[in-house]
Amino acid sequence: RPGWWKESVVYQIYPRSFQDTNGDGIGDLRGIIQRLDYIHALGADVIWICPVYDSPNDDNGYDIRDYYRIHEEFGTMDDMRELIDRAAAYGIRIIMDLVANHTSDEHAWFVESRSSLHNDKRDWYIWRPGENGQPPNNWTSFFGGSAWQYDETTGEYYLHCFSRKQPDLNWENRDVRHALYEMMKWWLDLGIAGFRVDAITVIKKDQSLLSASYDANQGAVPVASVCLNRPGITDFLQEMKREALLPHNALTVAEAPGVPVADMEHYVDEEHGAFNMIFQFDHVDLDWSMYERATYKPWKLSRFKQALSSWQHATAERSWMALYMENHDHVRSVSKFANDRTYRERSAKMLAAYYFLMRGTPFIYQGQELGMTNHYFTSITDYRDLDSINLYNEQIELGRSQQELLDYLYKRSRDQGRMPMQWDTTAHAGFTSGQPWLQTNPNYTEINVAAQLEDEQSVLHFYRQLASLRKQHPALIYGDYTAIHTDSEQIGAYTRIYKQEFWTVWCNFTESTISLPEMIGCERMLGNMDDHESGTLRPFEAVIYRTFQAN
Ligand code: ISL
Ligand code: CA
Repeated sequence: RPGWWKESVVYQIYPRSFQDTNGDGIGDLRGIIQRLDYIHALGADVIWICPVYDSPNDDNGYDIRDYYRIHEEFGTMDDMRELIDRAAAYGIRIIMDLVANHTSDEHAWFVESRSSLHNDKRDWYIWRPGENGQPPNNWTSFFGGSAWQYDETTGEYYLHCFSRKQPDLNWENRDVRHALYEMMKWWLDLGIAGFRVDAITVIKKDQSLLSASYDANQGAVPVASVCLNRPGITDFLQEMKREALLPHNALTVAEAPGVPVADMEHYVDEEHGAFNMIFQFDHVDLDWSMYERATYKPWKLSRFKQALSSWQHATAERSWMALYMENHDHVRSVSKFANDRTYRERSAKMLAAYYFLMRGTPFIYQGQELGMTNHYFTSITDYRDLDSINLYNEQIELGRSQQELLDYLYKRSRDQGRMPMQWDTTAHAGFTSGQPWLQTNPNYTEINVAAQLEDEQSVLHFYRQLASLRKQHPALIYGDYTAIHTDSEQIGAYTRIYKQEFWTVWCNFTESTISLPEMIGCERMLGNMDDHESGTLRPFEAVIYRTFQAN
């Protein structure tokens, strides 16, 4: 059925941290198979799995050494096939992460490419000579430092927008593109439903910018300022859609940093857009700046709502959004946007209600459905993420204090969202019988799946209720979205209107009690407090009403 994914709920798995079954401290495919029942009961019918391909793990699998192999620490291709089949038995489809902007430097293509100036695959990556012992230009990578790496074999530099071990593919080269399309088709043939398309807005390198030369007087030029969503990218995206994705009816959700609302239609127009949905970054990066590294920016509720609503309004007619509050690149949403101390459960549910019922397909990131939180790491040695470690070292070098950097990483590090899934109260939260690759949040004794399954009032149950409410009411899927109380720094609220149905979602983002308009003639459909009183919203309360309007 065309558009089936509009009615879906997607569960995102970071496989390394989900469920280990062989005691090596690393989650694996068998662990996912074991937990399909859990995911099904939550109400999800699509699973997005972060990369499980063969990789030297410089960036936990986002540096792919072989697209056609499963990394042995995750299992085998047979496990993958079994996972696809067993998931299908639950009516669950699998989408894989598609990393097409770069490979590992250990990928056979790159090994060849770096071997000589005249190798067939030289042009598969982006090579430039240096200038007087300096890199070709001033670009700096997402993960800090120059975006260029000198390579001794040929005396040239290669471009890497991410880590040194993630050389960027040269999409200008037709053979590169077609090799990638072959790979996509191969996976779709295996039976996956589609892809979450990694860092796709980075693939087009502006050739004139690329040839700007190194200037010692010019400061850093973050690749985020020059390599995202460049003119000409749509030709690549359209070709990929036509050649690889459309013929297989692939479901596609693109990670789209750097795409302004105004360019939305190139990405997600129902007919002409390159993808079915995108992840926009506006609401999650309110507290981040590409220029002032390791500097936390306080965010305001009005801007947070504006970030989400502008996409809601822009996609209202002919497009669809991926809705999310967390993923493996971000901290825990209850810690960031709500209150993970006194009101953890209530505010996690409030945030859930707020985003889940917008117009789009909701994504739940593993552990979000429990209200998992950040945890303060007291030493940089507790971190595993290369981005966090690079940032820390770079800033220490610049004279910043350990304390302020650890404070920053507590609020922004990707590892905050990567701690092991909290299953039960046994050692390491039931994630592993060995030593987890990244420490377990000590609050697992209190926050875990086993406890929440027993508790009707749990965050987990609330997510289940949201998923089933949405499934029962097309208004919550297809209804028109309109933000209300947009300037409020306390209330997040909107309406969904569909045929005669008129829904209102009210959320209190503060610790104070707020008065609401009386909702006369409205039925309360769900809320995060049992004893809701019309006309007030207590701290972090959320309530969802429906009424019918005459035509
Ligand atoms: O653009 C950004 C911020 O606005 C960056 O966060 C960047 O787009 C993002 O980090 C891309 O993330 C994806 O690709 C990376 C990988 O490390 C991430 O885990 C993945 O989600 C490189 O493959
Ligand atoms: Ca394992």
